[in-house]
Amino acid sequence: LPDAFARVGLTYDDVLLLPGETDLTPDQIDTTSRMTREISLKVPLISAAMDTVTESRMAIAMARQGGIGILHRNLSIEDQAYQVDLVKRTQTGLISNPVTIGPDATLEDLDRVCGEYRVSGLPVVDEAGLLLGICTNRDLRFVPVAEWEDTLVRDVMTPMPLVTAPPDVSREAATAILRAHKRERLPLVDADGRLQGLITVKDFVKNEQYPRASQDAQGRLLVGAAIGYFGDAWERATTLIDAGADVLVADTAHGHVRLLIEMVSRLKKDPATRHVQVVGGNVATGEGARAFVEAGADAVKVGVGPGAICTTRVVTGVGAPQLTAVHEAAMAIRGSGVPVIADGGMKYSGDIPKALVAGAESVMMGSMLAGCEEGPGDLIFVNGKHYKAYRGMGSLAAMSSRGKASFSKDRYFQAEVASDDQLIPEGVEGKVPYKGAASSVVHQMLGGLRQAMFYVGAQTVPELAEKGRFVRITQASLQESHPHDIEITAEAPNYS
Ligand code: RVP
Repeated sequence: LPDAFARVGLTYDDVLLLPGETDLTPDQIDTTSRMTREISLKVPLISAAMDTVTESRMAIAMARQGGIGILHRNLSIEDQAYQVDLVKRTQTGLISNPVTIGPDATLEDLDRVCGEYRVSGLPVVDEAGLLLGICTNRDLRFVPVAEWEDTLVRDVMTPMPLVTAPPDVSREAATAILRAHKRERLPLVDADGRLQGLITVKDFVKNEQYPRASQDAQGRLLVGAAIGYFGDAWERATTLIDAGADVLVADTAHGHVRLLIEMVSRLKKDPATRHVQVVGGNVATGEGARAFVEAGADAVKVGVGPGAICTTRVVTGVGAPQLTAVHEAAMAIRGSGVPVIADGGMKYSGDIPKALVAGAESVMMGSMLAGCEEGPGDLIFVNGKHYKAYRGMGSLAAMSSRGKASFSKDRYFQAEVASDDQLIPEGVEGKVPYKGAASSVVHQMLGGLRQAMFYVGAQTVPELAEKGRFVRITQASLQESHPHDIEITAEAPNYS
């Protein structure tokens, strides 16, 4: 017992990184880091699997900026898989399974499908998949909206013959064809005239617009999705894989649990699922991290109780200060090749390099991203200021079965609690300042990380981990770190 009292845990505010000698210029700094065994991110930032943080819009924004989003699972299996699909269809060199429409659909149908997938036109195919034509915004423009309900796609589409290319067309050849014919879309058809894919100018342009984007081998954005261990968890996992998820992230408050570890192990053994990256978590000890590595996990996520909305530590008395937890997990699995993700508790961009020096290779954030335009949280207007709702997945509202499907109960091992008033919440509901586009928020966070690497004298993330040295600080030093003895009169985009 005396030993139990002897340990001290530290967190971000307890330390600073010491500056080191440097002759780098900021443009030489490379923030690429591993998220899992096989996924590297140019920007090692992950948006949390929370219902006020990550749905498809946030996942798209994060992947475009070089990070990744993990779709939350407070959704039915179908809805979560649909979110995966929306991300995978967003930015591609080539869409291998394009959304299409039939010739007998109405213009109203067309408009709805286009809105849903945020596209401006659709290839028209018959039941056998034969390409009949293409129908775009432009075709709609001259039909009065009142007539959309009764007008069929076949009557306004641009019919075949269209400019097409074979399915194995190269990127260069496709670009040349699109340019030569001034077309925005190039349907790919096989020898029998069946639609096999689509290339759009918009996607080609986006590839240039987001040079850091996290992409799979086919040029589609990377996306992750949260899974559980209970009930239909296996069906959820396999449906998400079929929809194209690149990484499945075990999403529970306490990962060091037999059922979940078995789930990870099964996913990594089954020939049908083992190609997908699987993240185990959350843990806060070396033993927890080791258990997932032994189960075959591709990364281990660390964090019990640090979250901005989390009350686990006060409600249960259990948890570990985040920096120590990350460090212990990383030390315990050192040499295994399995990276650690530091999840929760970040308040400022300066916490990111601290996590990376402590042993994480990427970080997951909720509160720092919840205020973004792309987050699903509601916009709230109070006293002349804009906020967005941000709530814990263990909050009463997120766990309660009222309204839409709620799976976050099993995140807190309360799946079997029948009535809401019997729930034991481990999170709260609240609001965070509205911050605008995720791209500018990520820009600030990435900027903070790059500056840190410059101060430490590290060109790469592994070098940062190696060279970074902590100094422990006191409460007085923390006060000194923040602005003091001043009333702030203008808001900075990276400090509040
Ligand atoms: P933060 O970034 O500090 O807002 O923390 C986000 C993390 O908090 C999530 O990724 C998740 O691990 C954890 N979380 C989510 N809900 C709750 C809760 O209700 N206690 N905690």
